[in-house]
Amino acid sequence: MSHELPGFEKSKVAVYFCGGTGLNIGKNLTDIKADVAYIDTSDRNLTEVHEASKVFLTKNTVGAGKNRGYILPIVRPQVPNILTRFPAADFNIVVFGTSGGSGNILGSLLVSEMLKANETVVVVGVSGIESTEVVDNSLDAIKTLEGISHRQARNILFTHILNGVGVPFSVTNDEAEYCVRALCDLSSQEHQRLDVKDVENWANFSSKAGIQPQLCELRIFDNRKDASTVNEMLSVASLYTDEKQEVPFGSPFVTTTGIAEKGSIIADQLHFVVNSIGIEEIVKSLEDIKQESHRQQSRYRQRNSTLDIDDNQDDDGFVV
Ligand SMILES: Nc1nc2c(ncn2[C@@H]2O[C@H](COP(=O)(O)OP(=O)(O)OP(=O)(O)O)[C@@H](O)[C@H]2O)c(=O)[nH]1
Ligand SMILES: [Mg+2]
Repeated sequence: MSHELPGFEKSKVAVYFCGGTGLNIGKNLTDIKADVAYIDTSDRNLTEVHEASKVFLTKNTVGAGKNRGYILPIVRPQVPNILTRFPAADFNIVVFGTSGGSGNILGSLLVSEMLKANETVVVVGVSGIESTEVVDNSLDAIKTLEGISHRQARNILFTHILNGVGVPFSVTNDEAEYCVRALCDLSSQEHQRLDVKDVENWANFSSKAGIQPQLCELRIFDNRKDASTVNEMLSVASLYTDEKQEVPFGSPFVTTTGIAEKGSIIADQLHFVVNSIGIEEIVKSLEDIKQESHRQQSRYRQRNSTLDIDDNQDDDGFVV
């Protein structure tokens, strides 16, 4: 009798779209070959595109109003329920906006739990720029990912996309979509040479590099020339649709390569380049935006009151 009876198989890829930005990015990704979950604290960003069976709305919440500290203790105990309904796969992608209250808190809680369970997870994060409040949230969200990485002693690979001045959200969302599609291609388990352990090894390269686990920047390219420009690359995964095009580049500690069937991935070649120093640049770009806002705001004045002592004002403030 065969001992290889059919049983429960862990899925290959799961994508968790969290908060308003996450849900918006998920709208154009309904065709991806992955388990998908849409998770938020309010139903305001839900549309008919978000399949009800894939939606998780937290209990006793009506959004976070961009207040991360307020929402954290409310949603934290609900995270095990999210992971029971939408269990981690061999490879997990968590997508959220870093600037709000809900998406990055929910997403970071999921990342933390997954790392505790020794799962492989990458983050795609989008930062807003329109107010000091959102930039502050992004800085704290990034520090939170760094904190989780230190506590769990695991790398967190983070693809960061910054909203641009005068650039519509839809353009930034296209970029985020591309990253999610590319990551689904990387982790589809359909390529010659590249197995689950190779992708795990690419993500968890620290011991090979002899460096402390950290929050790391993950950049994704469709050509080798641009990929080669990344400074101090630590770990590189590449997919080629033409074996003859394969040429290693840079001096990473870890590389892994898969050969994909022509037309089966979103580009002729894809490169997933991990570095750690890029996080400094991300933080600096957010600090610069904050500083410029502070410069403008320092000129703002507190207006003098229109009331004066001779006005007939009653106890409730009525001037009659
Ligand atoms: N690129 C992009 N940015 C967005 C989008 N929606 C919102 N943002 C930006 O992200 C910030 C946070 O918004 P959300 O992601 O909706 O926030 P949330 O995670 O739902 O958190 P709360 O609404 O505070 O509960 C906003 O201030 C914008 O800067 C989007 O669809 N695309
Ligand atoms: Mg929201």
